[in-house]
This record gives sequence, C-alpha cells and structure tokens, in this order.
Amino acid sequence: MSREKEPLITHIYTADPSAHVFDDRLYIYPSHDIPHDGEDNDNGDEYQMQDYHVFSMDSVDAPCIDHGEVLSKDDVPWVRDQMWAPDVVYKNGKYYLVFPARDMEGNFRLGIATAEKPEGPFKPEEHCIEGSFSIDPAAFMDDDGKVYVYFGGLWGGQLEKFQSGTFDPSGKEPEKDQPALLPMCAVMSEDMLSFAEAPRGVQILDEKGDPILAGDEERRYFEGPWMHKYKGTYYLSYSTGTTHRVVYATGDNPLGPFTYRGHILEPVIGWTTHHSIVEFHGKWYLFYHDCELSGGINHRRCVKYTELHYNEDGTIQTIFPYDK
Ligand code: FUB
Repeated sequence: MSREKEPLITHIYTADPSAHVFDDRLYIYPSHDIPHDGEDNDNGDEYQMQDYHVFSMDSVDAPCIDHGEVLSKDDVPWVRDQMWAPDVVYKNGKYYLVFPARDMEGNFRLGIATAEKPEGPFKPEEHCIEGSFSIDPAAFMDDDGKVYVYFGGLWGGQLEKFQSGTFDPSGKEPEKDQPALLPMCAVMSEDMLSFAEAPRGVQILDEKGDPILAGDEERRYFEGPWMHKYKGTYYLSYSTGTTHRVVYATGDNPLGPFTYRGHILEPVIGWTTHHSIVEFHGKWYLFYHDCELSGGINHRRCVKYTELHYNEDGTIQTIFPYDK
C-alpha cells in the first residue's frame, strides 16, 4: 500500500528530510524534533533538536528503518544546541554530514562529521567550518565531482545578521523594494573540511531578468535550499517562509543566476516547509514534512514523500499536499 503523503516515520518527530540514494538504497537524513511545551517565536527557539538519526528504505514501499542516533550534540565540541536541518554527500569514499547548529556564542555555523557507511555513525570535526554561518546546508555534487553547499535562512537562521560574513546583531532584511537576500553557496575543498573560497550569494531573477525583491514574499528566498540536476539543467528549490511554499528557479550553472519558475509544493500544515528531491528506481520524489502527526504543533513534524512529475518543457508539476 502506498504511503505517499502519509507520515513515514511515526515513532519520533522528524523534519527537514534530505533524501539520497547510496548503493541502490534510499537514505533519509532529517532533523529530529524534540517535543516540549515551550512557545513558538521568530527566533526558532522551539526547534530544540539535540541529535540526528538516519533512516533508510529498500524501496518507497518497504519498511523505513531507523538506524538510531548517529550524532549527538554532546559529541561535538563547538556545538551549544539546536542541531537543525542536515545533509549528506558521498565523496573520497566517505559520507560527509554537513549540519548547522548554534555555537557557544549562540550563532549558527555549519559543521562536518564523517562516516564510513551511509547510515553512520558520524564522527564530528572539532571545529565548525571556518567562515561558515546560518543554517540549512544542502550539499550537491556535480558530474565533475565538485561539491557545492547551498545554505542560509532568515530570522532564526540569522542570514540577515551575517550579510557581511561576520555576525552583526543589528542586521536586518532589506526594504521591500530592494533585492531580496540571496541563498549562499560555498564550493567545498577536495577534502570536504573547508570552503575552497568565500561563500557567494546565488542570484534569483524574475522573468524579466530583474532580481526578486525582498517584498515579493511569494517568490523571495527564505530558507531550505535544495539543488538537483535534471536533463542538464540546475534546479534551485527553496522555501518562501512567510508564504509557506516550496518554489524553484532554474539555471545552467550551479552558481547561478537562476530564473524563478513556479511552485513545487503548496503550503502544508505547520509554519515551516522544507524539502529534498531525489531520483530513485527511475522515478523522481519530493521528500518534505508537515505537522499532521502532532495535530499541527509547529515543532513536532513528520517526514513525508510523494512522487514529483516534470512536464515535457522541464517545468515541475505543482504538488497539492492533501490531494490524494
Ligand atoms: O528545523 C528547523 C528549521 O525549520 C529548519 O532549519 C528550517 O528549514 C525549517 O524547516
């Protein structure tokens, strides 16, 4: 029986699923939401994640296996708390977990942990990646083996406070008629432990070739980037945050510019929306989350998946999360 659009993992709360295929098996690297009774705020304090679990499946209809805790905040010297949305990339015969967390000063940074197997366990580096900041890293390996990490999130993710690369507590979003803040991209070093060059903003343009503006909340970047390649075109997808959509833009270079194309996923139950896109056994899938399992509590989310379809012209068919 298909589990499409149904909670896939029900024994713990999970969110922000990054899905990948390794050795013909599908692996999911999500956040692990911790239930508590605290209140929500724009700083994201309700997302109190302490560790990561890895899940895997033989096929989308097979049992989804929990490989258990593969990294805890107590094992990472630079981490204070809030281990948010991670991703994994395979390179140099190893699996690299790229993850965000608050450092001892309370600022979000990105770190690396390494494993011999896709299901972990992951051994963390002692320090965060030098020059890293903000949240939601998504690692994409191009056909030439180069790894690009896309990242950044507004508000709780502090992107507006890191516009110069260093933390400025007074940093604000641009005025509504100014270009929106951009997702960041860092080319990784060959050993995957550092940025090969300073991260740069990735341009997202409208149909006229003009930058999407900060006031254009239906289309501007908020958080949760993902990169995939389909028939030679690069697809940058992301959450619009305040308007609760997953949207996408396409381009012919992983560093952009990208042109806005449309919606992938309409709003789900809960404030956040976060996704990944993966090809598995000849079909394309969207992995995402909502708060159905907890009856709508924002920080108690559950991972779901559904098939994703392209049109002949390469555009993606919009997914309506509660249509069966
Ligand atoms: O899970 C914590 C945050 O919520 C993520 O970093 C965002 O993308 C949103 O899903």
